[in-house]
Amino acid sequence: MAVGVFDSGLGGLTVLDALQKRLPDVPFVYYADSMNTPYGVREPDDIYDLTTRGVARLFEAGCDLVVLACNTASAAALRRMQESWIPPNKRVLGVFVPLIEALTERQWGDNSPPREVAVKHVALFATPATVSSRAFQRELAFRAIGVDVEAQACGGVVDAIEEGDMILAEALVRSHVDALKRKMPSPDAAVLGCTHYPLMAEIFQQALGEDVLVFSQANLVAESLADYLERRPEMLGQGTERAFLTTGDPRKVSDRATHFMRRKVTFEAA
Ligand code: DGN
Repeated sequence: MAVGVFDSGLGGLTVLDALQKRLPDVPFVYYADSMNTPYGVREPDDIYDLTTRGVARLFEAGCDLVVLACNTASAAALRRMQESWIPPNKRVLGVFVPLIEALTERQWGDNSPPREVAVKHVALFATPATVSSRAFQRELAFRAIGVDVEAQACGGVVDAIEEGDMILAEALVRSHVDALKRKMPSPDAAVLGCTHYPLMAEIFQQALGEDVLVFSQANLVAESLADYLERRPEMLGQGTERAFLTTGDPRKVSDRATHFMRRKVTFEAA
């Protein structure tokens, strides 16, 4: 009954943590494509190929349901996978829909008409690939949700966090928030559209001001998954093993993950 969690690297561990807290009895298999991270600067076809390879590995591990914790993969690959690649008995869910549901108070698979949204001006902070995909705006348009979105590509933040240089990460976040504010002076809400940004949530909040509602993904994804599994318990699949798989060197990735999460995490080869 394992559920797969796909990420380009270690950032998705923030999502996994929230999933494990919300669903302590569900075993998760985490896949980190550490050899090919970061995805944020890659071409869409490349991201699609790498994402399908990782998701296929999670299907093989007994997961019928896979969550793409990575925004860049959700943006560049999810729709295309859903259209032509995913077998009928499997499901792959991304991280944009729970965010959009939080804006509109709807849930995965709920086809009710869109309700009035409280926020009108939304700032999106994400990697360059996610921003240029316009996937978030496309999903909003698909659901006929009329909010004004201004996106800011936050170059360098993922690398600074991965390298543990939080002083540089903070300076970069502040300069990206300033750049966003030059385009949209008074956003009502901000979406942290990258797995790594929850670690900088306080800095985003400070730089944006306390009146701005900051949506961080991990908890929203956990709530959506819990709700989805309640309605579709058969999607829990056959696997029972909890595991951490990586395409990188398992020892090095385990060390970095342990440092990143401040608890012991042991990866094995994917
Ligand atoms: N996991 C990616 C995301 O959420 O966009 C960030 C890391 C990356 O591959 N750039």
